[in-house]
Amino acid sequence: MLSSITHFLRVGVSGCQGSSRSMATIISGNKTSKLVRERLRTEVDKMRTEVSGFRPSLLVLQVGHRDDSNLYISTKLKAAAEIGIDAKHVRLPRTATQDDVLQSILSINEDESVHGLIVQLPLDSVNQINTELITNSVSPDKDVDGLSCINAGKLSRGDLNDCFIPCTPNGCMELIRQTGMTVEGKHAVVIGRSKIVGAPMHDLLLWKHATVTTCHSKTPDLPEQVSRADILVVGAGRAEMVRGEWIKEGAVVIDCGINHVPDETKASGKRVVGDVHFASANQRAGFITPVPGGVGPMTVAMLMQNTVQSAKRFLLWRKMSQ
Ligand code: NAP
Ligand code: LUD
Repeated sequence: MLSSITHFLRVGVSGCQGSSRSMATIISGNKTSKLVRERLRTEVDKMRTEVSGFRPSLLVLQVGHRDDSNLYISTKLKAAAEIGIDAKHVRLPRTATQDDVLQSILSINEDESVHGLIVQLPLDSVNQINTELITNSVSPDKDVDGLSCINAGKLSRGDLNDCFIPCTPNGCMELIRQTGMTVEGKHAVVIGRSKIVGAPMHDLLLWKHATVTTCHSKTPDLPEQVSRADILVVGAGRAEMVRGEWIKEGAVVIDCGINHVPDETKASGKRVVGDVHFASANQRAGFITPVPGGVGPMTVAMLMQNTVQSAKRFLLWRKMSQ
């Protein structure tokens, strides 16, 4: 576990003499994820010395070729290579059927040389595929995304040390830890209840003893709910939806959103923004994550952490069964 970073960049309101409020402290996912990756690299080096030549291994299964998935997968493969994790990328064509995907997963489940298996979402197939069936067919002890119902069920019951915790919410917890704020006893508000972000985030905050309110598309008066949050985590997929005026002074604001908005000043014609309106939120929050450079890199770092953890469990299991 990382110790709390005490030195944050505190930027004053642009030269306004007499202004009562400075801007929020930026919680850098780039910096925090780098520390995690360095620690993992040391751990993997140690494993390789202790068990000659052994390396943790990860397999990323992709169906189709969405541009965003391609980018996220290449980031994951690069991080793995730097840490010393043996990562493989298997891509099935867009014509793959549900049975094709299931067969691939079942054969990887059987392969002892693979310690972690993720199926990158969303599935990009011309055929109807039941995503829930696919994530649930990954063996729970290789499910380093933590998306199978076994791992999700353990997390929802508070068995945090006996499951793989989904990478994005786990990364958010690490970023909250960096602020030095205690979670216990605080009021946390989560916007979104998806299996990959909102629901596990709710569980993690709850079992770290926050009182949690989880909001979704049918929640009336979102600004009122947000105004109560000491800790706010947003994963709604709505560009800049949360406005600074909604936020309690001094709150910790974690923005999971990745949205592309048109921007003619960019060569690509677009830019990435979060679900929080950063400029206004920056004037109210105590701590805030940027997009990009916030939660995204932590998702990748936590995947690496889960993979190393899975490999350690495999070594222990192999030793016990010898
Ligand atoms: P999702 O499956 O579409 O879920 C979105 C959730 O937000 C749903 O629970 C939905 O409510 C809720 N929601 C939508 N509009 C809302 C509104 N106006 N008010 C309140 N709640 C609303 O999306 P996701 O996969 O969780 O992803 C959420 C965002 O995080 C996206 O921008 C995604 O790109 C990003 N993301 C980032 C990372 C990362 O590593 N940084 C990882 C995963 C996702 P209902 O349940 O009622 O529909
Ligand atoms: N599916 C994920 N689908 C999408 N951002 C990611 C992600 C890296 N099974 C499964 O990897 O955990 C997953 N498991 N996800 N995501 C999103 C989600 C999945 C999102 C962002 C990043 C992975 C990332 O590195 C950078 C940043 O925020 O700074 C760059 C963002 C950019 O687009 O420029």
